[in-house]
Amino acid sequence: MKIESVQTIVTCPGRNFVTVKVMTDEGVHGLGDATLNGRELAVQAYLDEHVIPCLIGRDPRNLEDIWQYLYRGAYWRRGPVTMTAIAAIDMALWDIKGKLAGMPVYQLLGGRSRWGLMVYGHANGRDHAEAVEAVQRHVEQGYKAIRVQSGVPGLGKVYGVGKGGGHYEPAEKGLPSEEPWDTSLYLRHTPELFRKVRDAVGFGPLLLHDAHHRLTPIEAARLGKALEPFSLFWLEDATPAENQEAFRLIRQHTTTPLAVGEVFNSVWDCKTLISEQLVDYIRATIVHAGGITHVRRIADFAAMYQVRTGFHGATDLSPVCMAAAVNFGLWAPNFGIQELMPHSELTDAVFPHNYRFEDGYLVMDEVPGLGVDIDEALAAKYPYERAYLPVARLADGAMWHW
Ligand code: CS2
Ligand code: MG
Repeated sequence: MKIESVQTIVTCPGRNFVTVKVMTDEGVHGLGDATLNGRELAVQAYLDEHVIPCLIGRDPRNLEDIWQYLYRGAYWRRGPVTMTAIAAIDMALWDIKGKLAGMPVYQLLGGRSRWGLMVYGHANGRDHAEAVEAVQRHVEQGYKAIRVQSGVPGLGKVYGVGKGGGHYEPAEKGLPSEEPWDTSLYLRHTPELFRKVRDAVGFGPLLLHDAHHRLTPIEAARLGKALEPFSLFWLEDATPAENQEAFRLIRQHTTTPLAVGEVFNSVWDCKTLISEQLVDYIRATIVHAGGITHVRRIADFAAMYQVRTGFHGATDLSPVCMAAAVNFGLWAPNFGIQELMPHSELTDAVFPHNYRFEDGYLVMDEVPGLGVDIDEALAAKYPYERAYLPVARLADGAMWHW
């Protein structure tokens, strides 16, 4: 069996996605998500110019050898563009292998460890009242776990808050927008947000919050401590994690569980965080961390230290990645929780898929491969539109972490 062709399909049904389609000489195809929000065409070029020529003629069943070839053979290892490109090919090869076996990928990984994946939804509001209402709506919709983000009095736009208080899509067409940031305002108002939410919904729902890399370690420790009375499921991206040891300081001061890793692209980004149990959930996800083959290694390493998975699942991860994540989560013995930002109806039409939301969980049937496809004719109707994630600046104009 041979890889006959590999296409990169860029489509923009409301936001940009890059998809890899691997075709074999026996008519079986596989899909992989290659979307890197704000840098989509860099991944497409890496695939088209440097990866795909090396794949034609190879046996698609040898996915481990192909992974090693693409990782070691690049010489310039790791990084988000390289590991997203490898991830896309890897997802497609797992999809093909499942179709050949007539099994879902979760069966190939080791079968079901659970019947469904608990997810967390995104409740956000321009102010605390709107955020509380959004949490209440999510409870009514059946979510057991809810991420809560709100505007900060004194700040205009803030990460995680949709324009109308609803759906939040950070990437914007045109050049990067500039958002103001003020940590002291954020630290002053965030504990109050969670007091109001707990007063409104009690301690039943699991609550999560994303600090989105904006705090210094001691500020993160302060926030974690201040949030302890509200019993969060996790505080995410409390501080930028290039310096993994920084989390030692946070850990010394608070028992609020910590999650990190959506920007990670290999196990080396989280080796210390996991081996020193500096975090409780690892968020590295299949599309940006080298695919199922590498994320399985991260998950197994994490399991040795009682660290669970909490995969990234924002709308800039396509339904192809989400289908792979559902297969992975059905198997992974140390699955923790799965982020779910529902895609638009148009995106779901471009990427028909089998996974579905049921009463706070993602479930899927026994379908071969990943359980997702792409409607290429519909995808072609929505050409790429350059879009960027915002940047953040402090009051004095200095760049900050967005
Ligand atoms: C966020 C994302 O979902 C999350 O936890 O951090 O919204 C993130 O900002 C985007 O995925 C970036 O592309
Ligand atoms: Mg996040």
